[in-house]
Amino acid sequence: MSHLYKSVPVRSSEITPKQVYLSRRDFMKAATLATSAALLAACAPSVTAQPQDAGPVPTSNATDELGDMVNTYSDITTYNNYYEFSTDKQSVASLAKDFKTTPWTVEVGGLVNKPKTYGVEDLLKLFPPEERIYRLRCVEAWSMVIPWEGFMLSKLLKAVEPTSDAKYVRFETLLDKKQMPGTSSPFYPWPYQEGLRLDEAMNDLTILATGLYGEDLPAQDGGPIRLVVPWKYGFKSIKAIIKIELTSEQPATMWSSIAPNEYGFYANVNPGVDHPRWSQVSERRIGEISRRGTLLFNGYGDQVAHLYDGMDLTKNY
Ligand SMILES: Nc1nc2c(c(=O)[nH]1)N[C@H]1C(S)=C(S)[C@@H](COP(=O)(O)O)O[C@H]1N2
Ligand SMILES: [Mo]
Repeated sequence: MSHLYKSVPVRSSEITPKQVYLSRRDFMKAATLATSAALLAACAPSVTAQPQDAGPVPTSNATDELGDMVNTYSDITTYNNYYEFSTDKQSVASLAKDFKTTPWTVEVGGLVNKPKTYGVEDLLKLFPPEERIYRLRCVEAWSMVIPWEGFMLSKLLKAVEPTSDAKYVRFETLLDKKQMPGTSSPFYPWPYQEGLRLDEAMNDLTILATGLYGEDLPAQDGGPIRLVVPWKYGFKSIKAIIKIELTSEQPATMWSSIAPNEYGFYANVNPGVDHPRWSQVSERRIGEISRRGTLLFNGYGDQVAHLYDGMDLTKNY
């Protein structure tokens, strides 16, 4: 997909391009069924030794617009906040390994003229994804640079035609207790839900992401489809979306219902407003040793500061 990404093998046995590798896996299945010694001999023995989904690991030398390198594929896919699976970031990937991302539909409704339920494959056809390299700043004060693929949420919202009463957009994550072990915890008011003001949702920076590093969005990163709002703390960027609803009232959000004094509706990245339990002045970029200063609006002020003209960002945090 993206010319910026090369598949560089980490092991010599992974040199095979992904398509060839996958067809070889299919071939292996066929070969096993056929139980033909000749066929099996024709397969490279190394293939049989590979773990199920060991494909080439994508790498990239791309940077964000500030010149910072994108994080590695491994950083982005093994250090995840996704409470439906686990509160332990490093356990999410393995717990989400078999999460079923197809078929998948997103219901778009509420205060719109043309409500519609879209299959993800329809969305990809209607709104071909483009690459967006964004910083992600978690409210816990770590950050990454992530090469997403996605499309502007505004395109989808325009297609359903919000009515003049629509002022907010509400998002909801799938709640499937069978697939998501973390959702048996009664502490959290599942399903995960989030919200944006309509003008925030319509901003050009706001995307629905469907890919990462030129590949399908992995389950642990919110696949098959998640929101990315790069100037807000990471918890606004809700994963595995099944429902988008236009509303007249500000929607409830998971984190602001759990701890309204700690997590506001706006949640704009702001080094000038501390979390009640820690400072937001600096952050730990995953992969770096020393901390770096946190930027107002996560460095996207030119594109979004105008949305908050006249608002006191220390009160509306
Ligand atoms: N449904 C859902 N979406 C979620 C979360 C979650 O627990 N559940 N965690 C959020 C938080 S706190 C962050 S920092 C980002 C992390 O995204 P990543 O794991 O792809 O880096 O996802 C956000 N979206
Ligand atoms: Mo986060």
